[in-house]
Amino acid sequence: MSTGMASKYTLLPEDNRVDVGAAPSQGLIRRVIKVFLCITLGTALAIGVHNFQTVLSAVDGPSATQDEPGAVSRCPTNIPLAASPPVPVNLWTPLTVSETYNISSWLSAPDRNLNLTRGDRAGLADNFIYLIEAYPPSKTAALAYLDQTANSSVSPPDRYARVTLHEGAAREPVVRDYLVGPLPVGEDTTMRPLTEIYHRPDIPYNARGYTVPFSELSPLLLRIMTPLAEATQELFGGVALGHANDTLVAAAIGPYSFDGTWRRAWLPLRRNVPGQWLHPVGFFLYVDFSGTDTSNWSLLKIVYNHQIFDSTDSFLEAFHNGTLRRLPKRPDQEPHHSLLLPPSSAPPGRPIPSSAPPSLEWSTRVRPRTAPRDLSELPGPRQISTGGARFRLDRATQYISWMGWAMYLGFGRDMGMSLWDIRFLGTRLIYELAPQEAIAQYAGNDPMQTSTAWLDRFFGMGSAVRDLLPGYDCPADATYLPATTHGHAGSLTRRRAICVFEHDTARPISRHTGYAPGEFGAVKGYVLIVRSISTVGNYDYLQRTVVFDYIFHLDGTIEVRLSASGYLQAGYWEPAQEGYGAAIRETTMGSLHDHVINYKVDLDVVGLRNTLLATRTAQEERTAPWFDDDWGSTFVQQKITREYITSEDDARLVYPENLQGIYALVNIEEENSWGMPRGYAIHPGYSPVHNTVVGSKRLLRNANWAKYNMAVSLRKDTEPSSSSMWNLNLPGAPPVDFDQFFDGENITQADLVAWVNVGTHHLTQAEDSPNTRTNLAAFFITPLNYFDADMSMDALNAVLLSPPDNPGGPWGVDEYGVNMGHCVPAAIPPLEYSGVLGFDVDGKPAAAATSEQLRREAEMYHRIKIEL
Ligand SMILES: [Cu+2]
Repeated sequence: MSTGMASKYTLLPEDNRVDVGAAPSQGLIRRVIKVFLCITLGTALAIGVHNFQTVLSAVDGPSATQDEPGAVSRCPTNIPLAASPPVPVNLWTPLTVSETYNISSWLSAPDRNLNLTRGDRAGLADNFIYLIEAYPPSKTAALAYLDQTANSSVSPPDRYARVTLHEGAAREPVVRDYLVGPLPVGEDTTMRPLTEIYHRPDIPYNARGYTVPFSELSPLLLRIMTPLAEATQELFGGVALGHANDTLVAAAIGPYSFDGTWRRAWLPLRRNVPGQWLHPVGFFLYVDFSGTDTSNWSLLKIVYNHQIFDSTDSFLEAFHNGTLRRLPKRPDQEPHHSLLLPPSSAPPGRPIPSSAPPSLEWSTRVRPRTAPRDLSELPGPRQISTGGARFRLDRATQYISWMGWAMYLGFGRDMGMSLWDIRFLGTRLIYELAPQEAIAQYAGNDPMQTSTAWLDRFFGMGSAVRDLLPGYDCPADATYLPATTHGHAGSLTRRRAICVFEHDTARPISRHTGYAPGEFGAVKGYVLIVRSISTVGNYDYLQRTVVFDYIFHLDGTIEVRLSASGYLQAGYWEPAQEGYGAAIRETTMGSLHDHVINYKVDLDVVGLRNTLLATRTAQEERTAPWFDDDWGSTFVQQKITREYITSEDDARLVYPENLQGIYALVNIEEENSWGMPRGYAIHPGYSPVHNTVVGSKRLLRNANWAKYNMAVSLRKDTEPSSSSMWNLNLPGAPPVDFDQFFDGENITQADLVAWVNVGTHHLTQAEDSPNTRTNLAAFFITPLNYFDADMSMDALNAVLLSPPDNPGGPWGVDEYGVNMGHCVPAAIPPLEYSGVLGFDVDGKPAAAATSEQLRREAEMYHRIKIEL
């Protein structure tokens, strides 16, 4: 019924449109041009976006238009030209809203006998559809389709969906995965349990995924917090009573279970203010919320200032009889302390959020009241494409090509964007490149930070993808692509979920100054960047903002880069926290923690038959017969050893000390012209860390991959991922136990997957406030004797200089006929942010959410506000 409104995973053309403006005459000074452009183009844009789009539509491809003789041309549109995908179907395209609705209707039909309640109305003790998403075909079937020849046409493999049911109405409530297909639903469609990709048959209900709104804890919290109101008001200046203006909120720190036999969590209280993650009050509740009968849920402990109470009564007794040892009151705990400035004293143009007293501005992103830096009132430089976009895009299949690179995009609830069938110069290099999991494990001297070990797949890095801000997150004229994810309460479409743009690195890929013919020149550094940003809770990425970058270089290198920003999960600062972080305010600390993020790199180096090569360098001391001279006959130098690792068991790897060596996948049956096996290496980039802590019960077996820098295993359809969304809550018995991938199999000339980690040892500091600056982590997938020479030498975007024929004469400059161009760039449209498009479980557009609803959905377990 909702086919017409299907939010198909296609590009919205308007998002790519940038206007073309009137051409100012030459001779004006630069700043006047800028001001002129800002005013005239901005005004013109405001008057008629549609007119500009009409003009743009007429400009097809990279050709500039000339207004009048002598005038500078407008820059050509940056809309990418059409790409030619090798096959017409993207096998990894997410389901559309209408496909999801059709599957949901099929599942809900009486003869399925699933006793389903609508996901947006279901309670804990109901059966409901938690997730529906596309399930990728087997690699064999996919390759048969992708590699078909003109003589043997192959149909795309059948499409299937993975369906997760919360079976709360079962006698033993449980979570189960099913495979439903083929799609579209019809006579042949069946469903069967999807178990072969997990190390346990089903998921205990106590380890289930989270639901939004997460109000299930409200009745319990209300029971606890109501009698405590007098005490919390006096101690922290706040209460949590289920009122709209509650001044305290709770968070629920994970994991919530060890093996699924119980569901319990520490709930720290925080002040309900902007940047609430930075306002813990030092008060912790430990609660049991096992099972589906909420009347059995209970408070187990209260911890305040290192004192432990087993009930609200015993806490109140100490509070009233004077035996409670109180935390000292410090300035930032006063809701309206003396730093409060009356609004009239605020500098102009600096709006103060009405919900944030000025004394708390430090935990917001409002610009501080400091003098502007010199010339910062001017816009900074921005890149323009004087020749139009140089990458190609097939909107229907989400297929991108650029300078010899080509790939399909996929998108999923758990980890967001993935890249498939990545080819370079016509040959497949990577079948699948996708993030798998992100852990954040904390330390502290309080019940909250000590017990925190997040696995962010649980929260859905894909469903937490956020609309990109043109001009800030990506260049304004980047191409923006939408993505849709489906949850139990409906579907969400982000119109600017992904950006694609070419980027001038402003440094040469290679360069040399020489004086013999052909020696002197440089190749310009251009890259294509495919980016998405997820904000899970506090950090912009995992309760953090994570910027996922895939950066394609001209020499055949792929840089996989991740940067994280957002709010810290702050602890309560007091002297007993020494050694576990740093004070960043009077009562706020940044707590020490590690981030480790795992990627799946399904490399296919000249086909499927690959071998893991360990290349190491080490010092040697030896003699040589030709040295009987002044230096003596003994000398010390370094030497390469090359070793093929043949067993999976030896393929969980830590980078060698001092990075003396590299790991690569090579095809030993394919040599380059110089007799070297063709290969691709995984080079550590920034921050090649693994997890510091090994053996914590809270991360016992559910993130084994984090113990290494990388690992290589046999590629199997039954081992699609190193983690699952339920791994967070099952550290003792995880659905995916990465170490079980490694069972002694021979990995010589076989289809292999590299599981590669990046991360940060986050030594928190004052400058992490209000938000951590985007810290970087990356690795490089880079050719190792794959070619006969540096492939970027074929670039036309290069220069060759030749010395003058006569002394003092001009140098020859050959730029291969590529002119950098000269044109008036398009004005940047005013920044608009429209937010998410929601669809209900029937596939119908949902009503727009209030900011409180958006906040509730975004902050998940991190801000549990009691709801009556
Ligand atoms: Cu961090």
